[in-house]
Amino acid sequence: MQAVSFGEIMKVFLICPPIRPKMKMDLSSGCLALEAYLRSKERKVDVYRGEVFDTDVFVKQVKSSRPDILGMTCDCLNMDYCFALAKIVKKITKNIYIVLGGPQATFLDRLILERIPWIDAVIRGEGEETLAEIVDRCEDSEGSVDLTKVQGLSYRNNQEVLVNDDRSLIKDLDRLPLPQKDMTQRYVGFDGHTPADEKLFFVETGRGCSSSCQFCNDVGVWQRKPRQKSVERIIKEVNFFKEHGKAKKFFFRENTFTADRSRTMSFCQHLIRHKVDIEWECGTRVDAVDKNLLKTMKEAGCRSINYGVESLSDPILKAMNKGFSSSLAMNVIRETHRAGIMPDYNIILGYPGETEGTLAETFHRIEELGIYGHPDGVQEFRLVSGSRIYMKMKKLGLVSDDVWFNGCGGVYDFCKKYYPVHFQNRLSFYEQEIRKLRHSETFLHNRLK
Ligand code: B12
Ligand code: SF4
Repeated sequence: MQAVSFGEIMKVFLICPPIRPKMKMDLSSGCLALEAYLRSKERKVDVYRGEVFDTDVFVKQVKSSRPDILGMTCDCLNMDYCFALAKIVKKITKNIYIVLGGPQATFLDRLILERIPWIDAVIRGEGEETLAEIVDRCEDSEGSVDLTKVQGLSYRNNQEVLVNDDRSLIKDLDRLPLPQKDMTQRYVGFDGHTPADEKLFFVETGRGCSSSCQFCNDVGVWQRKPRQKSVERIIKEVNFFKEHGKAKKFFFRENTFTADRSRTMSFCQHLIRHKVDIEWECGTRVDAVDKNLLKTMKEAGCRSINYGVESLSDPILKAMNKGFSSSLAMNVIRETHRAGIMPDYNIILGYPGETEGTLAETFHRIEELGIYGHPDGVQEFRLVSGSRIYMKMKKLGLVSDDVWFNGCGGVYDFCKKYYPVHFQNRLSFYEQEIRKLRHSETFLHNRLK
């Protein structure tokens, strides 16, 4: 590793770039977790500041922060823009080490390093310990840094790309540091319906998922090994944000918040017993809740649950390997509504195997659910690197890794090409119809109740 100044205090600059300039910045739990971790170790770290992303502002901030390491979160949509920003930064400051992390970089580490000369390294999987180790090694070094033993790292050494061993996951998430007080406002995010003046704090309560939905690449970063923070730790975080951020509303960010029923129960009972006055939301699977749990969650202040339903057609649910039926999904959505909690759900349209019949089925069931549920995230299917469906398609020769390097739209165009034009029109038609439905008076009325 040659780019940085060794033996001195290292500065890290972190950013999760949007897909293109002038877009609103998304709250990135990944960058926040890394920032909190490095700061707890008294490392110097800066993050991009601004609500909307602006390349000039970014360049100015990087110039004034003068980091030794620039770290970017890379996903399937922002990858190209990460490359573009890296190129700009390398032009203005040669003495900087540019590292990518996140789900997309984790899967495409070698290809990225072979093809994109301005990216110096990729940190695969969980980033905290690997990034901290690189910083430590640089600070302790007096010339060149030996990175061969840094687990979880892929990097370029002269012209050679080296892929080190994997790093094991942090065993106990309770050991992760709390954020520092001045970071609290960076945890405020948007869920699509909470008014901006009622600040919604996003708190990470666990990582990973044990399910194996075909379209998802959770396995990449989290290796299908779910780990949850304890009730005590979550309460500690809630109290931290209440005290330092005047927080009243929370979104608990975790793939399947209710995966462990007894943790959810004890968490709710704690909130009820101690009269902790907060409102909260979470995301989970429809097969990970039941009537009694929903009742207790409501009593404990839960006001909305986001379910990963994805389709209301059984053949498609089966193809996705979701592991539940459309009738279970519909019953749970209704049950959630009856419990007084607002059910939101995600829908993917055009998953491989989708026909006009399955599309119509999903649409009619959404209509049938009517006021009971809210199809919040409706999207046409998008291939994600590392997902099982992607691997299958690759094996069949239907797609190759080149698709990721053909511009941000590359993979989207690929998915579109997968279907004949008339079918693409049906997809857009249904997408729009669901969006209309979502904004219809009945739906909105239900949400406001
Ligand atoms: C919350 C979430 C969102 C939020 C916020 C995203 C954000 N910027 O944080 C929103 C709703 C905005 C979102 C949007 C999208 N998302 Co999303 N999202 C998630 C979700 C559920 C949780 C992410 C999270 O906060 N995890 C917790 C933190 C701690 O983990 P992390 O971000 O992965 O960070 C760790 C490591 O990855 C690594 N790391 C991350 N960044 C960096 C940077 C550096 C420098 C280093 C060293 C390490 C590092 O270290 C971190 C700490 O250990 C994940 C699934 C999951 N469980 O990961 C999907 C997921 C990340 N999203 C995914 C997708 C596909 C999308 C969208 C493309 C969806 C779409 N079709 O529009 C968009 C793209 C966003 C964009 N660029 O505009 C995919 C990504 C797949 C891929 N290969 O890119 C995932 C994995 C889900 C899936 N389907 O498989 N998403
Ligand atoms: S889609 Fe959700 S439930 Fe399915 S594997 Fe991914 S995170 Fe788990």
